[in-house]
Amino acid sequence: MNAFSSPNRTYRIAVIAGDGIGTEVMSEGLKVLGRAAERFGFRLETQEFDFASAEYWTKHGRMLPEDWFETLSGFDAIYFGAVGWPDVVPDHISLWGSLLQFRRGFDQYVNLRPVKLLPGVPGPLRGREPGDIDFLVVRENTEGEYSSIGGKMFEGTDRETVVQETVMTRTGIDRILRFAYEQAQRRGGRLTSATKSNGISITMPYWDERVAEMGESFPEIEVDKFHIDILAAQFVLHPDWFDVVVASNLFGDILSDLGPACTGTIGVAPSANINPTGELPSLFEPVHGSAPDIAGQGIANPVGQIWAGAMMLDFLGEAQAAEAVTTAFETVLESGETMTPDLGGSARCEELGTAIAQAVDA
Ligand code: GGG
Repeated sequence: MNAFSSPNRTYRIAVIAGDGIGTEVMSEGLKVLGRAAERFGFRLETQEFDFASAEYWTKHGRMLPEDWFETLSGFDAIYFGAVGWPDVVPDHISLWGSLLQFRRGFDQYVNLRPVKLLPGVPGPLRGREPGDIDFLVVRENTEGEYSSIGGKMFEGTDRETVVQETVMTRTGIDRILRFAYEQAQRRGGRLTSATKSNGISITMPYWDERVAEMGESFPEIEVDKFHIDILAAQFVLHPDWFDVVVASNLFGDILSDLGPACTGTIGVAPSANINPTGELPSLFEPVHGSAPDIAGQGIANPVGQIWAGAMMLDFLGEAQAAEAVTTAFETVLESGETMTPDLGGSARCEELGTAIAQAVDA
């Protein structure tokens, strides 16, 4: 996944905490990354931005400044928290006005979401050990069901009608499939494709065709396909079956919440929105959103944000630091001493972040 390594090992990071628990977990992410930078001798030049938040929306009537693309293009990566504060901005406006602009504008067509049963995390699974569940969801991130093509007719009448199109292009599908096959090759594993070609009769059979054709270039990779409904069931029943799961934008979003939930908590799950060329910045965030129900209480789990930070370091070419951060949160979780409420404990977000930062030094 490594895109580049800076010769002087100084990385410019745009920090966008967003809303809700995004701001709480971001502080802990920065704390841990700061420790890793000190220990491994590189510099993170961070610059914080207040946009992509309800407060920015209230002040400016939009989620991003007009020059967001130029402003962020010069950074090596974007470290993102969470978006959404529905009491102030409708969710579709905040998401389309910020995160989805970044994914599309910076052509971050790969959304990589690892799912792993971590040591010490009390999950709903019986008899599984860490190591049994360790797979990647590779989500198409720039097209598919997340399309703004459509409209409303006969508004306010009995005939009110809404239409929204799914957009799938050969280029868009092939590039995500190639990435997913390569991941399966790298891991020496199997590829699972999420489909629904029995019910969605144009786009999904096309997706299946492209999976089969791409497979001809990867004859050593075993491929299976599941309709999304039974795949969701198999995630719950047999999460240890999977290596690399490739899915469209919406299916990938759902599966990458479901996967971590099966391992105990979505609070630990990271997400890397990658432009594999490295020509435009990639964005790293936790899978979870802003969680208004627990925002401001200081009890959010910061591991998803911290793990996303580790993925960012790996992408920047700091593999040793990334490994140290991963080992740090695994060690702290395994000890079970500092667990947030979603992990069955009573520790605060800040306490778990501090414990992990200290473990980076160990
Ligand atoms: N940190 C990720 C975040 O804020 N997610 C909010 C959300 O609703 N995301 C939908 C998506 O990833 O497509």
